[in-house]
Amino acid sequence: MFLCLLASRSQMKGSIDTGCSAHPSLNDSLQGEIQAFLTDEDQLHTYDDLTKVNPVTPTTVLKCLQARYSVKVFYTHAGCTLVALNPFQPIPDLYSLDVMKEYHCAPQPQEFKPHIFIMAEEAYRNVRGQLEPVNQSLVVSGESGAGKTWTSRCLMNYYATVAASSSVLKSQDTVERIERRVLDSNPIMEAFGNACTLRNNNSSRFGKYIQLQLDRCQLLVGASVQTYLLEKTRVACQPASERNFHIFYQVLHQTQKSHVFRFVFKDSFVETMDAMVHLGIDKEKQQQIFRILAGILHLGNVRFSPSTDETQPCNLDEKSKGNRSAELLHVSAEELLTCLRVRTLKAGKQSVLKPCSQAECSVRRDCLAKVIYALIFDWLVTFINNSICADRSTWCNFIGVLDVYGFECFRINNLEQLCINYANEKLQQHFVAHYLRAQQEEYVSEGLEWSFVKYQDNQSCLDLLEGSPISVFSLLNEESRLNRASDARTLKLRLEKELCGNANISWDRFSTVPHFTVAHYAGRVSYQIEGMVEKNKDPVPPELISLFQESENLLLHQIFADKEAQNPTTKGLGKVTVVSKFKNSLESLMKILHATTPHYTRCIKPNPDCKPMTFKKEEVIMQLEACGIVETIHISAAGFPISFIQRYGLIARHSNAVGSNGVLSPVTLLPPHCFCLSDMYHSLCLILCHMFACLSREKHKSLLHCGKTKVFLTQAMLDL
Ligand code: AOV
Ligand code: MG
Repeated sequence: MFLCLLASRSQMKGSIDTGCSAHPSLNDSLQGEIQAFLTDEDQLHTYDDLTKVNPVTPTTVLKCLQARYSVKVFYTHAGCTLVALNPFQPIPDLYSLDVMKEYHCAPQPQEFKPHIFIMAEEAYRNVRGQLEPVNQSLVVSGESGAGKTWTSRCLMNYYATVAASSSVLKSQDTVERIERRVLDSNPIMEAFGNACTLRNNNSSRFGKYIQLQLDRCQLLVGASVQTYLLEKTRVACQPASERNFHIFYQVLHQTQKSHVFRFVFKDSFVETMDAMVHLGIDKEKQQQIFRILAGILHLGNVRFSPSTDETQPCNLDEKSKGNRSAELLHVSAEELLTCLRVRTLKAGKQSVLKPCSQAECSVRRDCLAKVIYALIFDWLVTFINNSICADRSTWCNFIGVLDVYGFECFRINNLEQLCINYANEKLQQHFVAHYLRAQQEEYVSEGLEWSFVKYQDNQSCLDLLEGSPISVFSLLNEESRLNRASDARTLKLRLEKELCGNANISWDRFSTVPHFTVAHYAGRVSYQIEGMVEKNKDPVPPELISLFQESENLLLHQIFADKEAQNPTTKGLGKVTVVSKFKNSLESLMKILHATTPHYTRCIKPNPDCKPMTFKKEEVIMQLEACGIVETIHISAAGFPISFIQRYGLIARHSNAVGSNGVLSPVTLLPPHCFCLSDMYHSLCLILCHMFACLSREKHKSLLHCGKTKVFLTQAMLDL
């Protein structure tokens, strides 16, 4: 079988058995070159590609990664993907300018030690394309705290350096303006969009896809950022032992001279403010923003108590009456406190005022805080884009870096975790479709003999979450669109009734709390239903929108200006829900990813406590299994990482060996004219001769295969 016959570069270099020795057709001569793996555990750390591990099992892969981690080697290839272990401590010189230069200037960076810069450089060189320029995407995945944001920053630093004018390579201080601004978008977005959670002290609470725009000369001329669903509920309440967004602590430190967190936050705030200045957010705008943030904090202290007379609004204590939020948010204090406590119902041309219950008042207060914060965040993203995005005529291609919130499983999970984990399912699906399915299907359609490597497909989980006509999202949306108070039990009964046929959903019969459990690719998560429908509706009281449209804070006035006040009589009807909006934005993202060449980095969190140099086997193995790393290695080890066209298309195109569709016929490979070609084709000739020489040698026959329309090479073939 093909799977047994094919050897990767590593196999040919004498490390291993193929892992398929049960297959009868294992080539004897190849086996002669193979040495048993795992005989010398002292050498395990030297395997820089997990395709060298044999047999490829979660345990052997784990051993190899552990051995490398213990000698402070954090990157390892896994065939077409890169595994990055989080050291949880700064590693001196791992990302220095010199290291960047080394990888960037190397003729074959892949021959250097595995590093995120290999991935970065490969994408950078790929942009030029062999047949035509191709946009690239670097997809960084992994669970919360695994190192995605860190990795994304490294990638951006790399491009801001190597794709900048040549002088930048000489000294890091001379980073040009646009590169500086692109990098400065990070501290701002992290200050406003990251927070300390139980899993990660700097956890991203939003998703981000940044496109680095390159001109014809491959210089970085700009960037654009797309963000995904900020977890705005955090503004109003945080799970136990977690915190609000970083920016609040930064501002607080500044305004209250708090001694708590003195050192930690002072520097961050200076960094945030500097970045704002670089991006063009002037001092006046900054002051407006900080006043609004202070206003949100004061708003959180407004407390309500029930009125003895139900026809009257809730009571406010003295402190709440004198609350400074209205002053900071530049609206009338009286109107604000009224809007928080009284609902205006419209019946035809008549308006009826209805006092809210104590609980409703609190919900309205929190809603207001959340909507103000989310609008500020959106405003910042738009501002950043205006500041860093290049004119469309000046750039040709982009390299996209995707950094979303990692898979989460807390004690209590709600709509936020459902959305976060759904996003991770989508990414996993993209990976499965791209590497595990498409690659194998191509071999089969090309008529190559291929023993299919089974992999875990997460389609059924996605069908459960987003499928039509019935799915968790469709039922949640239906409940959210009904004009009635949401009831967790109703949704639970509907989920049970309509989705009981799907093996990915289950319920703990003994639990008294309405919930459902989803078997995600990365593990099982129980979601609490209470509050889910309301969060999905995400209503904003129209009276409050109207009030803030009149705010004298110019920024508030501006950000609320476009927000249409909902008509309370059609409340909820036809309104786009949170999950619908999120689903649509992820679908657009997937379209972009499909139209680019993806490069996957799998970040692994070696221990749950974020401790430096601590490797917990159980933790790591779960992550390896969840992301299908073993299957990826199998396919990469047995398959053909290189199609002839991908690698040599540029040269082959000039020699007329390739049709306009990029297909290379086996016949055109016959090279009688090779030797009379000019120097330009010299390397092509060498390759062709080399290939045919190999083909003629029985023992190397397995290294090169002619499909129906394409020629495939193994890495080992090139190493011969
Ligand atoms: P995440 O992005 O994957 O989590 P981060 O990138 O924020 O995780 O990494 C968590 C922490 O690990 C960082 O704050 C660093 O302290 C440390 N870290 C990560 N990578 C490295 C590295 N290569 N070298 C040194 N320290 C590192 V989340 O945003 O929670 O999913 O939503
Ligand atoms: Mg992150």
